[in-house]
Amino acid sequence: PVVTRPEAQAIDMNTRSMTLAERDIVPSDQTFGFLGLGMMGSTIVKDLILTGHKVVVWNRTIDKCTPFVDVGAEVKDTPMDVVEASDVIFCCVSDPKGAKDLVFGNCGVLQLKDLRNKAYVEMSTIDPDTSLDIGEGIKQCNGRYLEAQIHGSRQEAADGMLIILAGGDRSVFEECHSCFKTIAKNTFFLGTDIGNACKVNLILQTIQGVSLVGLAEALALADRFSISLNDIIDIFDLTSMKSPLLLAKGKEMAKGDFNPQQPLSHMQRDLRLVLNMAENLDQSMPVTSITNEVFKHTKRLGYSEHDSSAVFVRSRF
Ligand code: NA7
Repeated sequence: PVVTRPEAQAIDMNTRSMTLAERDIVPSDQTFGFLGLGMMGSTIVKDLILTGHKVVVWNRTIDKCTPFVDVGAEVKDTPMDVVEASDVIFCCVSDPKGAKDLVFGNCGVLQLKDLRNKAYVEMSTIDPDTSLDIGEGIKQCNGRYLEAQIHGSRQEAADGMLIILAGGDRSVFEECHSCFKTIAKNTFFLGTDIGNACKVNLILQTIQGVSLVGLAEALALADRFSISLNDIIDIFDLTSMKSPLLLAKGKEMAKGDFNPQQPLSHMQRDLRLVLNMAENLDQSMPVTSITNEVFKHTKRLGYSEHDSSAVFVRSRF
């Protein structure tokens, strides 16, 4: 199976959603660094620029930075250079390993040694231990740290409808106010303890993952009986079980349209992080374990970069 991902291209600045326009955002006059221009990162940066924020960017595949130059962002060669040029630095990459590489690696954030007057905000989905390690590294260099986990799909990011779950340094949280207001419908500060926001995000992902596998199996059974999936979804819509997510995913499964709103590889990564957390607590999570196996198998079938609703394909075998 092939999933087409858009190449770096000119940024359409006319896609700002009404919800964003209505938010009456007064941009902070600080300079914001941004590491990671994947699907989420590029959408967020576009909106930050639209709402008048000064942004400096870096991405591992440097080509993805080019379109942002035309719309006013400054591009730097390394993460370290971005930190040097910014007051607050956001990071939004695939996984805990990538997030750690950018902080501790060659040309990474900590190469700067002195992070006085700098704030680092981790938006990549990570586990609490990784967040603690990153926070410790930043603090040892006199920087301030906030974990700001983003909950929502790529479409919700495009609509400025994410939910931000933040924890750590309260002053950084306040300084990010105009950025968070730009990209999110709700923003929560979950306390100064680092790791809490990561835990809440992963708990929400557990509910999502388990629900999707249940939905996929039920629809696969309907398919075996040759019952119309659209009929099932229409009836489901009238029940108290319905939710916007399950309705949307059910429709995608019925259509076989797995355009990645939330890539399957990200869902499986999250379940793996959840199970590691549970392991450390001796917390039994049998249903989540099986859910993880189901997503892992679907990855092996070649659906890693498709939407997590592609789990339906495996259920139909
Ligand atoms: P994408 O579109 O898959 O983009 C992933 C980004 O992460 C992309 O910019 C990658 O750079 C970057 N990346 C991945 N690994 C590394 C390492 N090791 N070093 C540097 N950069 C890296 O994901 P999304 O934008 O949808 O999601 C990003 C996060 O937001 C994720 O944690 C979600 O859960 C929330 P590349 O362009 O491949 O060079």
